[in-house]
Amino acid sequence: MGDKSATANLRSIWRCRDRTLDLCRVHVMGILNVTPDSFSDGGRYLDPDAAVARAREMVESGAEILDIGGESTRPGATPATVEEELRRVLPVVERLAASDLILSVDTSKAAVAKAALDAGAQIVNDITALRGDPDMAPVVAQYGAGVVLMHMQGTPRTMQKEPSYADVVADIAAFFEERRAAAKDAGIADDRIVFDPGIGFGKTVDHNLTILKRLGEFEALGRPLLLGPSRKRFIGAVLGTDVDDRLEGTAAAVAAGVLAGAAIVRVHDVKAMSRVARMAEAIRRGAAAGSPAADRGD
Ligand code: HH2
Repeated sequence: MGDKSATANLRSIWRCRDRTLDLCRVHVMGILNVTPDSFSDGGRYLDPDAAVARAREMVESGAEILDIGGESTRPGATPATVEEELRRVLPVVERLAASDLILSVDTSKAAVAKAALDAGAQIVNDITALRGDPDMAPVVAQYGAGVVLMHMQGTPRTMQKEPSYADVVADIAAFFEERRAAAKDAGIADDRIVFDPGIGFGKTVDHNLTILKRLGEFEALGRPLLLGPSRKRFIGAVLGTDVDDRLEGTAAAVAAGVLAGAAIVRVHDVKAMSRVARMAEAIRRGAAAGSPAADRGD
């Protein structure tokens, strides 16, 4: 029993440069899109002052990691040049790095990742799982950064054109193992890696729902999972709601994800989803750790 939980603890450690995150506890990653065209919040935080204010608000609401992105990945989005992405992302990373926050940069470009790491970021969130830029894996290895390896079938331009799988969960698990081996070859240690099944990236509505239903199967990989269902189209497909009306659907997906073992949830609505995640986590544990009301029964 002691050995088993020691192993579980080790598997839940995520080393991100000089920081060590204990992912035995669920962490909320707040989304900060510094873009003109992101699918739900495009244009709102292009101004660095607005972005920094939003970052502070998310941290006060319970975000422990901030994911800063300068290029929309929504289907059909126009790609940003390196210069444009740097111009959007860097001022925000520089200003936030002065505080004690854990910063992730959502990019597939090695030059953007490197500049953000130089400015003080700890994590590279790469939706291509190190396949988009041959220089990305060496940069992550060199800095000892934490890395999110996300699954995507196709590219943002093509991914929603008839995605197909033999078995969506088994195919994604095989992809994770392949990318883990590639990361290892590049000198990236296993304890730097978190996997993400990539909700909405080359998946039909049913693929996304199946991933959520069977998320627990990824536990066999022995690395923490990140889940990004926030406000996505599959929720609109189930509930018939627009992008600005998907809070409850996101909550259901976050709760299901946490109950099935997700360690990090990437969300826009940080205050509400922090509560949902904490509640789901307490149910998962069957214990309200640290709550003064724990034994009162009220
Ligand atoms: N989803 C989006 C972007 N980056 N990264 C990870 N690891 N997982 C995700 O599910 C994920 C991601 C898309 O959401 P958003 O950032 O809100 O939109 P956009 O790409 O349009 O900026």
